[in-house]
Amino acid sequence: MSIETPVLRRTTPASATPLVAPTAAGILHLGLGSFHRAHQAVYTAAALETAGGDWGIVGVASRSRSIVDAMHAQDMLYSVATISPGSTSLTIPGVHTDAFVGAEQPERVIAQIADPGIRIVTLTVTENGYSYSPATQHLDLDDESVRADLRGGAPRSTIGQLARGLQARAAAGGSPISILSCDNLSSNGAHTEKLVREFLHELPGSEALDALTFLDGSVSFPSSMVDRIVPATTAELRDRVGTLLGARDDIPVPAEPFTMWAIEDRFAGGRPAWEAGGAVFTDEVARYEQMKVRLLNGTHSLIAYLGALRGVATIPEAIGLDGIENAARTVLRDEYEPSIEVPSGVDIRAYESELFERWANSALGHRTSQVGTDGSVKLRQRIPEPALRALRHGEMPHLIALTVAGYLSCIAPLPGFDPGPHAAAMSDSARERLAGYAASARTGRELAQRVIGDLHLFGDGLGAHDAFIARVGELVDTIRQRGVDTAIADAVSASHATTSSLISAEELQP
Ligand code: CS2
Repeated sequence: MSIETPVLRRTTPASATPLVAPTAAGILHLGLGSFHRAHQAVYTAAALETAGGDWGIVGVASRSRSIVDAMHAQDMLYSVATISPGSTSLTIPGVHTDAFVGAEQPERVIAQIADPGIRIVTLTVTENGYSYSPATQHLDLDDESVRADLRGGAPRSTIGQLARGLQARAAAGGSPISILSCDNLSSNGAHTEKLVREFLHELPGSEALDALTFLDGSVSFPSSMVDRIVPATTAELRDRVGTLLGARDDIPVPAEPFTMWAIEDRFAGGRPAWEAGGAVFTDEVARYEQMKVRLLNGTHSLIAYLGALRGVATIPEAIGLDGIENAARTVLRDEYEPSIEVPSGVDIRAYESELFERWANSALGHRTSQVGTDGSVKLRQRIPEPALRALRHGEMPHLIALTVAGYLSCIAPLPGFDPGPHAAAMSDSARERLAGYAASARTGRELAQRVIGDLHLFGDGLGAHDAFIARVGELVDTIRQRGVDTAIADAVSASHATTSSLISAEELQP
């Protein structure tokens, strides 16, 4: 790309043009990251192209200026590069009407939620962004930003922003609105509603009464399941997109061809015709969510940790290794699939074989360190129920235990064990605390006991299962002493040998 290449703008001649012309905003989106820009924005562009409507999106980045500044410099435009081996195609959604940084303009977040023109607030704030305490199973009242938001002033936490924004909306006339979570959490709509209500209930005296009445009558929190693999952007992609586009785009988003969105159709203030982009409106979102969070995300975590421990940088390289592919097939079939109810009309065999094709998309370069990041929060969504279901049936979930052992080996390696650079590149809010445990643990069993048993990192149920904790500990030791391939072979063969995986009911009771 030459330095004279013009910057992407609405008037710049380019090989792809924005799908939609500017329109008034009807959606406020919190979390202006790559995933939102390659998923919801594309569905919204299809909806506007087909059915019109004032559903432009105002995007709020939580802290970082970079995307916001680049979007302003590019007339709110950017391209989505749909990448498969052998082809890259570009789409420019063009649905954003404005973008700003929430931390810099917190009052504006509130004002936008109160604005009657906004009829949906959508969220991609990651599993970590909900200020939820797994220990109390409620809003995290020990969290510093939640405490500050409850005291008053401009809110900083997402739940504080929503609650304060809905209070302001109630005071401004209370026109109906929906809050739509697009994060990988089970029952994400109900979860968000519960936390917003808990925030309001914490407010002193009758301060929240109007807002709570408004919530009862005019605010809906539909659940949704989102799916599209979106790796981080690279300099190489920026160059490639510039060449293909004939214009400079500083913030392209790479994404796989597959995309899916299942949404509960409960929108208090109306909604775009997202079905035009292929979204499925269904009462079975909970089933879609379970299928996706366990089969895709749960197996993804296994591939990421084992891959990183094998020294590979990307998911396609990891799934290309026989042992890891075998482990992925085993966990998917034997441990995740029995724990889900398949949504009506979904062919589970086709869904599973598509997963392997998606993971093998070598052109995408999805990194093991990206998927392995934040395991302390992600794994809690992915593993406890399927693992507990197996244990209740008298079966040890060896591959889920291996997922946890892989996670611990990457994030909290025992003294003397080096998990390598891809594990070191994983960030995790629990890393420091877990590393502290690991530093004084002598065995994998001790480490697993502290993390799963004492800290209850994966919830109370698994925290009480000695047999599971012992199995994780054993696999941590195997990884450390005999290598990850031996641990994989051990877990897969134990899982296949039904006799050895059937353990006495007594042993399995907490
Ligand atoms: C991944 C997800 O990073 C991760 O943990 O499992 O981001 C995954 O790529 C998306 O959920 C796919 O929809």
